[in-house]
Amino acid sequence: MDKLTRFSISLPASLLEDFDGSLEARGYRTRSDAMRQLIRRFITESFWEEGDKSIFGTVTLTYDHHSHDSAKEITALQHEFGDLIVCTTHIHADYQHCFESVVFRGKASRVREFIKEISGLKDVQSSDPAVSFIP
Ligand code: NI
Repeated sequence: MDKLTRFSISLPASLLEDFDGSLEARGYRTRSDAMRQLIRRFITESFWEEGDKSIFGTVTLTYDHHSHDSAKEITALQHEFGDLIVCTTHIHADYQHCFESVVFRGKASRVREFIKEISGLKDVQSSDPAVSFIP
């Protein structure tokens, strides 16, 4: 485990008050616990947006499986990006809609390409990526 380092932050009192107020509601025991996660998220976002580090995560899709060839296109795209895809969980949400969670692992640039392609499919109603990096 890395050695812990302390640093101080200057911020408006009202912002600190709001931050402290949200800690308990979100389940954090201390400011440090929350800050560690916020900093990791901040770093992950920069890797995700512009870097080419190894990342892993999920993208959750919802789509109407009755329209067009949605299920076929989504499956074809996952085969095309088979080097990234770890597994997929498919839930038939209701008569018309499907919910699919795709777990991926790979270079950020390749993952961005996959997310862009899958999000752009005509019948995908929402695509929500959640990523983390491999330290
Ligand atoms: Ni389904």
